[in-house]
Amino acid sequence: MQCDTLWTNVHLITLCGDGLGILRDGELAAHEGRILHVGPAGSGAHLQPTRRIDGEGRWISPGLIDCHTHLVYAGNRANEFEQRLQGVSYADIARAGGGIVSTVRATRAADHQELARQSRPRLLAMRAEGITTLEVKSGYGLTLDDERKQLQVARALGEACNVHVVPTFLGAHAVPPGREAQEYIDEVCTVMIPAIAAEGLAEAVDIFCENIAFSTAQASQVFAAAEAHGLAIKIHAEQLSNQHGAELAARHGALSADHVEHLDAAGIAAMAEAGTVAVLLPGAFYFTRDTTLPPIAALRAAGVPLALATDCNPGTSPLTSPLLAMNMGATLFRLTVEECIAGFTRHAAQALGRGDRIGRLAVGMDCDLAIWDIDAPADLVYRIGFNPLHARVVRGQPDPV
Ligand code: DI6
Ligand code: FE
Repeated sequence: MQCDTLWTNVHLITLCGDGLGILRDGELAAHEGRILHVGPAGSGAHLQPTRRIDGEGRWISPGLIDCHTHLVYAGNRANEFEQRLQGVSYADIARAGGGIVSTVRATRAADHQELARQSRPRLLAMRAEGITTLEVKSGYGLTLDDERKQLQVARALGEACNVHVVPTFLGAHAVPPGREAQEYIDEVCTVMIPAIAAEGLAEAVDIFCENIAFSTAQASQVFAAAEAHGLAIKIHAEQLSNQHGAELAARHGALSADHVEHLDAAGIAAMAEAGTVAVLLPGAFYFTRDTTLPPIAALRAAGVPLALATDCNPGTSPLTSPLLAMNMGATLFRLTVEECIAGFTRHAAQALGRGDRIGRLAVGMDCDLAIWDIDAPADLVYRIGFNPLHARVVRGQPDPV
């Protein structure tokens, strides 16, 4: 049987079955962008590959998937970081026009080209560590034109950098300056979501449900609009307090509830019942010096899939390293190595509604791979500030880093 590429002499992290689904001394074949064969050494003898690659004992995982980023934005808030080091509070910074609003101002002022110029280095940093699929949220425009601009730039950057970008509309990220929350949410629901959906600019809708952002009543309104326009649902929930947003989102069949530091038993039960993924964001926990851990043990016991992501954003998680995010998941949240790697592959794919296409090494899945110079999978989580990536493969095509 003819195939495009056969990798031999490799160890596979398949994420199939329980745990990591490790297959040592294996081989993997790709044809027309999909995985054609996965098996032990020699099991592909029936194949006639156009290209045969000796993996020289390297490890292959699914390409890494970052399922929660705000990567496309303009401006820089390092100054706020310095202020906070001098004891200035978030609230004081926000009152002085800083915080999300300062990024909104800079993003609105940037045209497509400038927004892409500022965002591209962040995407390239992610790509350099084995990311093949990445979610990008809007949420720094807060007008239809500027939200559209963010999502268009995200799509264009993905195409230019050979990374699959999954766009999410987060118009309900903050109340724009000079607006009242409810009338703004009404515009999000009756004007923005219909337009974004009609133009095919997003696959899901997200909302920042928090005591400093939007209420669960407003989240219900946004979810109803998303459902009416065929868009999936995600939520930033229980990051700073328990607003019961995750439970509400799960009852709407949300793909994921993200942050969830303050998640309670009812929220966990609703997520378990709905199959909603808990997306854990240790970068924001670390950078904001949070002290409330997500209920990891209870989520684990309830069988809620755990994903990890960088939450790359200028205010609470200026992080563009999936490898560091995995180390934080283990070191700060006490996730296991298996959970950390699954958090950036199989479960991240589920959080993006793509569990049937990416995140596992199985026949028929997209052939998106990360090839690593490591001695064991734990090296991906254990090391800090070291990048062992040898190459990425995107839809079966090697893409040297
Ligand atoms: N939660 C967060 O931590 C970020 N957004 C959100 O919904 C903060 C974004 C920012 O500060 O720019
Ligand atoms: Fe976020």
